[in-house]
Amino acid sequence: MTDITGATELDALVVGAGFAGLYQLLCLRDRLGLSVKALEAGAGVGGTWYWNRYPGARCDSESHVYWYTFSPELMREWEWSERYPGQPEIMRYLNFVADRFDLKRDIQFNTRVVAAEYDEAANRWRVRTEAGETFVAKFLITAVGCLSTANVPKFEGLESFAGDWYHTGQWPHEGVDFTGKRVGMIGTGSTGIQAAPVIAASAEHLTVFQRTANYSVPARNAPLTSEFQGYIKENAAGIRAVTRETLNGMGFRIEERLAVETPAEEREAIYEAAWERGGLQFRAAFKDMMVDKAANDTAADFVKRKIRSIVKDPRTAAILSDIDHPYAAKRPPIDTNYFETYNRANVTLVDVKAAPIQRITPAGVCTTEAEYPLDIIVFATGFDAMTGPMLRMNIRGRDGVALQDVWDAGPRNYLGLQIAGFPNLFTITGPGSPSVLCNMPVAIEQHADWITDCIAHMRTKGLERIEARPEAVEKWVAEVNDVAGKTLLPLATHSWYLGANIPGKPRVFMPYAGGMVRYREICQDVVARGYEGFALA
Ligand code: N01
Repeated sequence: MTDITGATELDALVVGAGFAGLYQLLCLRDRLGLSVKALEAGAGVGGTWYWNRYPGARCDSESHVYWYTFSPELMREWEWSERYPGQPEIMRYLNFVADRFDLKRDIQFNTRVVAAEYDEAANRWRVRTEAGETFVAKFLITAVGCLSTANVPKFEGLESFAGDWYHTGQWPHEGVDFTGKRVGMIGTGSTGIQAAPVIAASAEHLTVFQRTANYSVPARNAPLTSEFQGYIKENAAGIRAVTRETLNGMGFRIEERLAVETPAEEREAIYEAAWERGGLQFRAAFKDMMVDKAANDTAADFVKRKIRSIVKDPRTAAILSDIDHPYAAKRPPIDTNYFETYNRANVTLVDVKAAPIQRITPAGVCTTEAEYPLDIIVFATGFDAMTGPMLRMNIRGRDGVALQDVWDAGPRNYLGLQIAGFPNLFTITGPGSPSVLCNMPVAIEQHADWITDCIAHMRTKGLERIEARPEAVEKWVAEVNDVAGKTLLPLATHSWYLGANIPGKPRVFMPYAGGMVRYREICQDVVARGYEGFALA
């Protein structure tokens, strides 16, 4: 339906068609029967996975927990092939889901939202797209992901570079052929650590520019056996239950034992076994690892020794293991032959903390010490995380107040779900929610279900408007800060969790670090107390 201005009128508009947008669309359309559409900037579903097609792109959550769990039939119908799903397989999965539930007919692709304004008199959101279309909806739900705004550092001279350059989060669909090329890669976060071994396998030479040394644990990826595939099918409900009982929405539990109370020899054997098993589970070896620096030091020391034992050149090993933050205080990468890659004759590590990058020249990358001639530069330099995807939509709430101004000193909201002054706007996995500290599909399902139940409640009660109360926002922002302060996470002062990777961005710890279990309870309690902290009318 269109209004007199020609704008399409809807009950709800969802922005994004990744994991979050697809499920939110399904909930609102098929469970509540609303008129709803999803707008998606990409030409297909997938969200973050649609854009992140870089070599080696693979999920760090294990496949049997990296999926939707709302439908037992869906869980029976889909079969993962590897321990960790690669980007192409995740894309196949999300397309399978979208087709199975006939979602694509309500998704408008190639449509980027450039403005969203709340019209108080009409109690409607007016949303404008890059192509100039307007949508009007009572509810606006952002499902824009946490890591979808690529960060290309503003290096002087980039435009003069004679070769080709790419950001990993905006990778060309046709791929990039590295054969016979001198490739430079800037960044050694989860992405760079996944990409380096794959690039090195075909490039003539790979030069990795490392600013902050990083931990990594082997992923130990492998094809799933048919026994394990059968186990997943038979135990899907049990696996789902575990992801709802664990701190990070993962399929493994954190051990109860304390590193600081475990004898050194026994502790070493536990770390060794965890290293062999591989994956993010390494972090779960001891209960005190993320809250007690002395405990964390034992894990950090173990990984640093592993790096030095793998990397043959002592100088390279020293640069890679000179890590200045606690283990997993930044998002811990997992890898396939990352440190081993530095033993290849065609790979060089450059320490750009010691000699920073000064500029990009037509020939390559120039540090304070040397110029490195390159044919291709890969920016594995991360994202304007969590707030970036929200702020670039130019959202204005009541009285035309811009979200940019409200979040000038950092994100402020209630439960990561709603912002005071922005009625009927919901943010799936927004800052202030567990989001990136949780296995994402678990966090997404919880948020989409909560939002769906909330809108259903409003319809039952004949309510038109919901908005976070300023005092609830105040308290929640303090709670998010407080909870983070009880962990070691803020000790990594250069982390994107804090916004520290973007020059000028306010330093505020953004995700809720109290764990998914506690967060879920808080959200349920809020509802049980009549949507405490929200104004409903
Ligand atoms: O980005 P990052 P990412 N000069 O921000 C460096 C998720 N993910 O794309 O640490 C030189 O972690 C920067 O250096 P420093 C996951 O949540 C998930 O790797 O700022 N270097 C750092 O080394 C992850 O955490 C999967 O000093 C510069 C790197 O670039 C998140 O995505 C897989 C620089 C950026 O690391 C982001 O990871 C992959 C500069 N000017 C990623 N600017 C899954 O499994 C930045 N750097 C789902």
